[in-house]
Amino acid sequence: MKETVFPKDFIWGGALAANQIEGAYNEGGKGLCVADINEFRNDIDIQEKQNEEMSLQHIKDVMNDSSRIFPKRWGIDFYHTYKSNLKLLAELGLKSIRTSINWSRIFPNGDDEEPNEAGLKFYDDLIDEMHKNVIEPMITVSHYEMPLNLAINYNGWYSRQTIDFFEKYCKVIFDRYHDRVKFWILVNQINLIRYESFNHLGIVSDTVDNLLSAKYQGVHNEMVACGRATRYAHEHYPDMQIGCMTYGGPDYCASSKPEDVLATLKHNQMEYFYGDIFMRGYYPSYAKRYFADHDIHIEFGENDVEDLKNTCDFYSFSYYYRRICDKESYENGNNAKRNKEAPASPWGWTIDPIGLRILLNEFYDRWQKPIYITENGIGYFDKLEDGKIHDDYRVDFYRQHIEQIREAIKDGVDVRGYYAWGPIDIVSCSSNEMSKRYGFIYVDQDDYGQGTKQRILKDSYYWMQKVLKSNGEDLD
Ligand code: BGP
Repeated sequence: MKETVFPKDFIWGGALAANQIEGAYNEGGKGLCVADINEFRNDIDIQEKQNEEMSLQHIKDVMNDSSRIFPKRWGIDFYHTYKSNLKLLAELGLKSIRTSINWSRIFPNGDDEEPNEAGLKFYDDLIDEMHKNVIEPMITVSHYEMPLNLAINYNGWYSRQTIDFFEKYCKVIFDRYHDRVKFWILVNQINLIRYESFNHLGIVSDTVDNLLSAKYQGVHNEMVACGRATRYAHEHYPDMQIGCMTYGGPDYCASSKPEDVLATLKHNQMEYFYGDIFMRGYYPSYAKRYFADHDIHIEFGENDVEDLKNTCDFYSFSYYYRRICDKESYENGNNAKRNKEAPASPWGWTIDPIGLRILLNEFYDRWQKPIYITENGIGYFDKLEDGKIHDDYRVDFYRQHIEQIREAIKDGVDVRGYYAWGPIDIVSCSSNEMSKRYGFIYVDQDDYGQGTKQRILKDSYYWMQKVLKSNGEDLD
């Protein structure tokens, strides 16, 4: 008899993001958010597709050119179809759904005096529908959905005023949903300041002299805002569990050469940087040397040190793959490279399940706090064949990664939950396409928003249903 490893209360979840699913980008009083100007382009190699830095001129060009395509403006129309989609996800056996509240539905311009009641009401209905389906909500407060006005007129997180706007936003949604939402992720992948950095920080690249320094100032301001929000939650709603979230974490060293090992140590320290602050409540000593070596200057407000002391209740991260680091990549902008020693998806995303077990051990050893994997999945060109999708590659991916979580639990790691990214096909974050499909449920819609929009259960849906019924033990 195989030993049972997953705890009875282990949370099997699915993760989504408002800007990639809801659509209705200009309905219900919602303002434009940064994701609404993320463009789909079919003239770029799929391995090079990602949302780049944004200049003021590019924003103006994009806003005035009706020939461009912005798939996140329609998503998968979840705003109007969430009831039937949640039913399918509940029937899959998910115990929890992570999704975000789109900041620009609540504060359309970010600096509005009063919140938008229609936006608050939509999330009332969505959260209530989750509970009706016996699904525990996990809400991401900010998932690359900053009101565009804050980016254009305040330069996003670079401005300390955005700390106040975010704090006000958090207080409004904590007050509104605290009785129905226990789990909160403040910011999606707060360490992602190299890729998706405009979407994350809202900093317009040609309005600052030193973009790298401005990004770290931005993420500092963001972490201060998170500290204030955490303090408010802990003081007013002690049952709420507040989590921080990063994208992956420390990377592998490319060789056993001491100079590569030293470079990887320095690189990985700055991957731990965010968790060290959210889990310990202060800036780690190694950061000072990194900032000095990279011409990064961070201004602290008079109360920032106090605000940062409000640590999170759990650590969470998205896991897709790990990169490799060496002296050369570290000295050329600290940009770790893809690991060619493992297979990869058509988009070049390495498939490395053991890397997940290693990260779980590293994070738990470092902070000894509960851990949630809040994203894991694989994007593929799924093919509709005689009305079915035979996605054995997705079954293999999940089997291997769940096996490694099982090993990590046996290693003694306190991992509490696992969220499959994109349990239903959605618009990709980095490439703004539908073709990069993650779901157990196929959505018949192409990169241009065309199709029957029918939802079709893939082979992996039935396999996952069995896994969830066995609480992760039956992976055959
Ligand atoms: C993470 C984001 C998610 C999700 C995922 C997959 O960065 O938190 O929003 O999209 O990556 O990435 P992509 O959609 O670019 O394939």
